[in-house]
Amino acid sequence: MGASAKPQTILLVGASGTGKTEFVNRLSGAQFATGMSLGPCTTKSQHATAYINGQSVLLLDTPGTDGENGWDVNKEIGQHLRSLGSVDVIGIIYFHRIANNTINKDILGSYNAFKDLCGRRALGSAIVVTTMWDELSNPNQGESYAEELENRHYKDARAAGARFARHDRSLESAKGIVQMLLGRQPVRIRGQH
Ligand SMILES: Nc1nc2c(ncn2[C@@H]2O[C@H](COP(=O)(O)OP(=O)(O)OP(=O)(O)O)[C@@H](O)[C@H]2O)c(=O)[nH]1
Ligand SMILES: [Mg+2]
Repeated sequence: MGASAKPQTILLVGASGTGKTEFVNRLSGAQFATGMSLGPCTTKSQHATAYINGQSVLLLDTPGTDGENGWDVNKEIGQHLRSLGSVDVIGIIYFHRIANNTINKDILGSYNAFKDLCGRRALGSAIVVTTMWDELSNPNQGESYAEELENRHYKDARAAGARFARHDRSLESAKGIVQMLLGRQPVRIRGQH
C-alpha cells in the first residue's frame, strides 16, 4: 500500500436533515449533534476520522445546504479544507432523503451547490446516497423514486460519472459506501487551494 502522508478525505454534503452527521458518527464514533428540528442542525463543518479495514479516512461533515445558502456553505467548506492543510479529497458523498420524493427548491438548491462544489471532474468521484428508506410509507415506491432520481433529476451527475447507492442506516452500509471511494485518485474541489 502506498504510504501517502496525506489523509484520504471524503466530503459529506446535501440538504439539511438527510443524515450526513449520523453517517459520520456511526463510522467514526464521533458524537456530533444530530437532529430533526426546523432549521439546520450542523451549522459549521466538522471532521472526524474513521478506520475502515485498517485504513483511516477523514470525514468532513458539512452544514445542510437549503435554498440559497449553498454558496456560503461551499465557501465555508473550502475554508475548512484549507485549514486542514494538505489532504487528498478522494470523494464526495451527496445525501438525499428517499422518503422525501418532492424535488423542491431547497433540494434543487442543494444539488446545484453540490455540483458547483465538485465541478465536472470531481463529480465523477461523487456518490449520490439515498437515506431514510425506513420512512417510506410504501417501500416499493422507493424503487421508482430512486430510478427517477438517477434518470431524471440527477442525470447530469450520473452522466459525469457519479455513482448511486442506498444507505440503510447500518454500520455495514456506511462502510460499504466509503469503500466505494477508498484508494481513488484525489480530486480537487472548488476552494480547496
Ligand atoms: N428514520 C431515519 N432517520 C434517520 C436516518 N438517518 C438519519 N436519521 C435521523 O434523521 C435526523 C437528521 O439526521 P442528521 O444526521 O442530523 O442530518 P444532517 O444531514 O446532518 O442535517 P443538517 O446538519 O441539518 O444538515 C437525525 O435525528 C438522525 O438520527 C435514516 O436512515 N432513517
Ligand atoms: Mg448535520
